Amino acid sequence: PIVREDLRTGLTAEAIKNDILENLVYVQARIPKIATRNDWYMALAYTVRDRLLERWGMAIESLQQSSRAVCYLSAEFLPGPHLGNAILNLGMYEQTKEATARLGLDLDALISHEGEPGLGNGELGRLAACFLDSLATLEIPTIGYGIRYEFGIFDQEIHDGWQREVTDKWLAFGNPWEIVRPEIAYYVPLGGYTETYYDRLGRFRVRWVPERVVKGIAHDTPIPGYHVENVALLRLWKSEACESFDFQAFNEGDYYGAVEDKVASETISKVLYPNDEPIPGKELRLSQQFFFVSCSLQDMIRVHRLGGGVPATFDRRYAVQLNDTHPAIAVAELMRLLVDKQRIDWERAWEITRNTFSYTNHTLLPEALEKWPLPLFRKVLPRHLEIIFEINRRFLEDVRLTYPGDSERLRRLSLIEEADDRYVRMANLAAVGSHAINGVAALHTDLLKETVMRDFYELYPERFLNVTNGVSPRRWMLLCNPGMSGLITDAVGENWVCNSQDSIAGLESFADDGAFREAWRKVKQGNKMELARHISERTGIVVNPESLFDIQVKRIHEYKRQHLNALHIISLYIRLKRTPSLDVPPRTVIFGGKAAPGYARAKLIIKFINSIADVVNIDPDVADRLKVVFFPDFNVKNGQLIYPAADLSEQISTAGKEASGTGNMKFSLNGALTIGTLDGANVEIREAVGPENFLVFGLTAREVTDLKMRGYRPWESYEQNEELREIIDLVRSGFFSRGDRDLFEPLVNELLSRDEYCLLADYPSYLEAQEKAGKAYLVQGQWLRMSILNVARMGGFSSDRSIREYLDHIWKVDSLKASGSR
Ligand code: 26M
Repeated sequence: PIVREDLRTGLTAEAIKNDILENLVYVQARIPKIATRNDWYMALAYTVRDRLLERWGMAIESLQQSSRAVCYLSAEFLPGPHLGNAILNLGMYEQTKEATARLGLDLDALISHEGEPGLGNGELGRLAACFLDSLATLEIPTIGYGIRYEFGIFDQEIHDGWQREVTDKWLAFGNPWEIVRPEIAYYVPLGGYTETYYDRLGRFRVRWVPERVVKGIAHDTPIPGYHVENVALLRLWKSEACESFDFQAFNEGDYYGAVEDKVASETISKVLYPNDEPIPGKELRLSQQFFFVSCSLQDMIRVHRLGGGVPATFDRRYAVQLNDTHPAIAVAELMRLLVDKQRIDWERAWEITRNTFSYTNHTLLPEALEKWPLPLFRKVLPRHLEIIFEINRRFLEDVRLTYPGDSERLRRLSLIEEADDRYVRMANLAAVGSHAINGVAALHTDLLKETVMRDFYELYPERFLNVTNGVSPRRWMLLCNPGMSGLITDAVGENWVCNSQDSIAGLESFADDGAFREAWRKVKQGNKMELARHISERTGIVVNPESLFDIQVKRIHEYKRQHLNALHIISLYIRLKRTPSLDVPPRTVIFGGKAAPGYARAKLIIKFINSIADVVNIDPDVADRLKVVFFPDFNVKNGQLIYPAADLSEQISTAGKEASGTGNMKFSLNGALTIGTLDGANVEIREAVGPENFLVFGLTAREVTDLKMRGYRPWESYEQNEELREIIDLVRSGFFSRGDRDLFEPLVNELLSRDEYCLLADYPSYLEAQEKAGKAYLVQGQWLRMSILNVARMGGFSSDRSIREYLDHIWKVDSLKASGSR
């Protein structure tokens, strides 16, 4: 008998089955006979959501009751497909499998049916999603605030070897995971001017008279923790016009003019900007940033007030993290809300603001540091510019006292860059308005203190700390690699899923166990066969699952050096052609990643890889020994397929350029060995897994700096290294471009003349490390041992560890658990 009360909460196969049928009919409006796979997917998604919403109510309550909550402000979130993750975290996989089977459905097929919300560019957005997963799991009251882009990151197609961008229609079939909250909405002013006046008490005040006002509407998605009741709240803002119509214009007969305002307002949350493109001139981007920050802060104030709080205790209720400088305008906006709206005096408001915010830096690339031309800033946010000037005036006054006469330093620290044109420096604003500033890996934090934030470090050394990134072992092991996870659980018990560091270390003693190694090999083999199947489906390329899977997946960027990997392929190709008896394992080199639409050089690198693939893959001389694959549309979903299938992980950025990397962690946690430079978190990964289980090469960050100081002459490498000369000449001859000598000229020319990212300097040691990798792979038992040891020693790279560090050292927030593990 169906217990109706259990319909939306029950966890038996029968209850789940009944809820699926109910949702199919009453939410999706379909009957089983004519239901498509999407209909069934939606019905199942609603069924899982029902179970999430039960926890939702509790989470909201604890948010209101908790002493302090974490608010993670991020312009990007990349949560990946929700269904499989939610089923896993709710602990309902087996019953759901049974329930769907009773309906004649294949659960895994329904899970893979789901697309993903691509509301981010790459690792910054994915990190935010891993952090929400960990915060929920650690039972911390959490809200992730961001933008509900109608169009996320574009889908990538490859045509004739070139990237083509296709708009991302993630909302086309509806989104069963979000709950629209029309009643949770805020007005966001934009443009206009400011004026001064005296209030009733005769106090001098400033009023912002905006040119227009848009409305932000909350769209909520519950993010479940693993095997706990808690969920984190992901609250994304969609912009709309304040009223659907401008009635005045309408009455005057200007129907189209009236609709125009609606269109302009909705534009704000329309599309995600790709990074790797300079965007100082984009007014819309600044509006987006302010839009989501203002809605979020207003929301925090409202919730705080609901709980009986007053503005003066805001900082005790919230720890607000700024994910890079994209939300840095929050510093000025909170000041505006406290001073102009809540009438708190400046000094007190400033104290609250600094206690509230902390700032994470994610890149040292100078071209990526956000700054806004002053005229543009004034046009969009006239009041905030005044507030920033006032923050700056008081700040520089202090600096002057600390460093009398040091006007150069003053110029560098100023929130305003005064060159030919004037700019607002968002990193400086974030640094001044925060009590803590962190980098995302030990090396990155050191370099941050020495380079881009040096003056701030000297001024406020106590504000700086490192929190090395981590990834969720739920999505990036348990969910994506069930085979390996099963072996780990058999070996060390299931605690590792939440407490990786201590538990998973127990795996070490299995590294020399022959039977365990064999089981490990079989799992990896299975994962590789699965990936091979998808490769042939999507690219037509047939790869040998016995070959060494050598994989580089990440955004395409010169500093990440996908083209260095490509040069190695050419070397290997030539060596194999010349010496058929060469004692190397068969290799499949796999690439994946999107290039920013306006980054021509990155797009050319994609073409370069595909052109090499076209030649190599049909050459019978190297058949079965070398294959090259560009896997299109790398995203979270494809990542879940790719990481578990890797033998070798390419982490080959120019030392000093990759802030952390998190893909490096995902690979190693799935049993791949890393070939990498001493960059970002690679340094810490190598220390953790042991240098003997990590293939290091290349210049160190310091050596790169020194080389450039001395004057780097890349053409000398070309002249001195015969093999390098041969491969570069081959590219130049048009060998990979059907005789076209011009196609890759921009790439080659850069390498020979400037080589900003030092590919040629690192080339010999990279080749050597690759040879070593090949040799090691031939000794299967040893390779398996290294693979097992990698996983056993990587427990510290769980995002749970990162979050505990943020909690203890920055946020000072406690778990809801009465007797927590903290
Ligand atoms: C912008 C304009 C022009 C050129 C480049 C940029 C740009 C480059 C990188 C803008 C932003 C960039 O970084 C954002 C980001 O995603 N950083 C990544 O953050 C991850 C999470 O901390 C780290 O793991 C990655 O190493 C870091 O690249």
